[in-house]
Amino acid sequence: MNEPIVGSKSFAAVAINCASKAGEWIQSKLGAYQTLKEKQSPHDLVTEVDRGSEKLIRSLIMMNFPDHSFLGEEGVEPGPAASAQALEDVRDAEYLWIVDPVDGTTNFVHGFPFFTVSIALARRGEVILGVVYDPSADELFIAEKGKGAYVHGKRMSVSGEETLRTSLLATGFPAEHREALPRNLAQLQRLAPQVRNIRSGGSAALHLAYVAAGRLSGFWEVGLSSWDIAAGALLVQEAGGRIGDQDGTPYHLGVRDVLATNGRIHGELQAELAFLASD
Ligand code: 2AM
Ligand code: CA
Ligand code: CA
Ligand code: CA
Repeated sequence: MNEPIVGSKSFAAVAINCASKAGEWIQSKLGAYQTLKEKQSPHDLVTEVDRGSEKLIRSLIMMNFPDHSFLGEEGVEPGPAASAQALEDVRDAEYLWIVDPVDGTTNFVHGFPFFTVSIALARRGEVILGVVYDPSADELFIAEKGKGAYVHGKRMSVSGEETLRTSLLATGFPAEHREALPRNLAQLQRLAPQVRNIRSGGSAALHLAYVAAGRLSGFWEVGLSSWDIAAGALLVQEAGGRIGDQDGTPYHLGVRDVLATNGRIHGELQAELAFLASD
């Protein structure tokens, strides 16, 4: 049976309210004094704004839906093992909110306007709602399962490029993952001459929203966590694109090495990435 309209509307309303309140607050803190901490290395930063944003979102969600589960980046110890375990602990929950309170903390700290609030709701492991809010541009991207993807009320669809040659791609540098960085750089070196160009904005969630909006033809990155991808994954799917693991597995909450495209270039790009991985 379908979800009652009222129920799903109120999920979206709460997610939008959380994302815009948190986003507005984050934006007000831009350039203000931040207590900056390195989590595990100079590449992995956290500020009081990450923690404050998560607290705000969490309390609004729990107030509205006290029996729902919640997974947020700042409630989890740093490192891939801890984030995988934290997901395993809750992944089959009836309703699970998956939240990245600031995606692109490095950008936020440097005043580079490419960071977002990312909020997803999964029902028994399947993402049914995704909101990505970019406060710098005041753009709110939203998708509900089966209902399409929208930016500020306008329906989004992925871009039309059929080949890598005409594609604009984005990636993220795995500065943290020492063994992954050489692979990522080799991928860049191989792909750069074959595509129109490559960008690296520093927010996985916003890159995914841009794939959904048709502003990027594709995006790949390694070593991400569920909260970086969940909301953006539904945006891409509902905008007619394709998302999954770089090995070809369709998207699920545990995907870390992500590949998202307009669908048309997926096979070609996946083959390039796979070829490199097996070098
Ligand atoms: P963050 O800003 O929420 O930490 C940039 O390439 C992307 O990688 C961002 O989405 C960023 O999310 C994420 N990221 C940053 N540091 C990371 C780390 N140590 N491990 C995994 N992902 C990270
Ligand atoms: Ca982080
Ligand atoms: Ca993130
Ligand atoms: Ca974050």
